[in-house]
Amino acid sequence: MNRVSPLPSMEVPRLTVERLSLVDWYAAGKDDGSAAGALSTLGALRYGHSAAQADRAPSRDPANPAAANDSTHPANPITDIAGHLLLDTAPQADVWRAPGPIEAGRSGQVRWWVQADWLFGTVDLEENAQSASLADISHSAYRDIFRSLDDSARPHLLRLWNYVPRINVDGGGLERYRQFNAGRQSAFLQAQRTAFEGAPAACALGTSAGPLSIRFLAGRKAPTAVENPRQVSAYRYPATYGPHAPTFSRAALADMGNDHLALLISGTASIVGHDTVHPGDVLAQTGETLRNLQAVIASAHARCSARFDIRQLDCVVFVRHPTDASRVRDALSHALGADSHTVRKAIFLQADICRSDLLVEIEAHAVAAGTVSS
Ligand code: 3EB
Repeated sequence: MNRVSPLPSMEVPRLTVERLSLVDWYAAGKDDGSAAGALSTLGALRYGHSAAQADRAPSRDPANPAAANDSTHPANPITDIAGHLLLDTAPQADVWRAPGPIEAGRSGQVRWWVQADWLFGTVDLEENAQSASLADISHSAYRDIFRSLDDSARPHLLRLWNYVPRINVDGGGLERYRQFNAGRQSAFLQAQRTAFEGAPAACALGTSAGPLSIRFLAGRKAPTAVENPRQVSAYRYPATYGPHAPTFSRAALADMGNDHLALLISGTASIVGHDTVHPGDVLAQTGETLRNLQAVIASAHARCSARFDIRQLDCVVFVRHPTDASRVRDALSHALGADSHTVRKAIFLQADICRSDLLVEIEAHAVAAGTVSS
């Protein structure tokens, strides 16, 4: 045997994202990153851990430092994604890990953690605590997000997760999603950030109550924005969808280190051009959403050497009506294969979607070896 073994550090990305059942994650135990080359948790998005489902959660809970008592970084942000798990899926988490020490900081209302080249941040703003409009609150959340990027020297937003309470409700003449868009866009412009071409990937889902909650991932290198030729770029939506366009790209290719790329696909729905298609038909909306996901992947392939597969994604499926979840899963199984990674790992959550005629929205990510084309 005369094989040359590659350097271990070159085999795997430095920033990893893994979808783990909470049971497996907790069973893996102490996660202190102290071993040479070991990874520790920069941040995690935990699905299906809302109060109503707490009975399903394992008793040992690293999100509760007192209960976990085994993390060198008890302040690690482990965030619950609002929304109720459907289809009796086990609670899971997307766990972002990187090597090296973690530093925590605060910029205004934002809490952030940095490790290696990356940052994970959170902001939760209660509206009734402030007598401001949702537009103003959204603006101040994003203003502080941009401050956190400056303060931490991780200047580039890669992906944002936005959870907007009562997203489809009228907020005094303007739908609350549209107010959110107004505040978000003005904060991008004020911070002299691109609110158009090159915007980060994002999703925006509606919760029934609670704070405006935003989670975000940022890094030292600018991502490569990916659009979908089947859709008008969201930041170019006409004013019929609100006076200020949403600020996100259809996907972002983000550097994960060691020549790996993450394809971070924004919330994707049944929109062609800028129109919602198949209103009232959740199965047809699911099919259209899959065509959009496929188009985003093809568009990413034109920008990089990494190869992604619609059957190999970690996705989250949001349905407006819980009773639609099983039909959507059947449609995904039929299209992608019940044994595909995408279907096996899919997480189904109830949430309101930012247009009231959208019944389903799918967001996804995957990591593959490759580099962005010059
Ligand atoms: C759409 O394509 C559906 O406002 O950040 C998807 C992903 C959607 C992100 C956002 C909105 C957002 O317009 C809605």
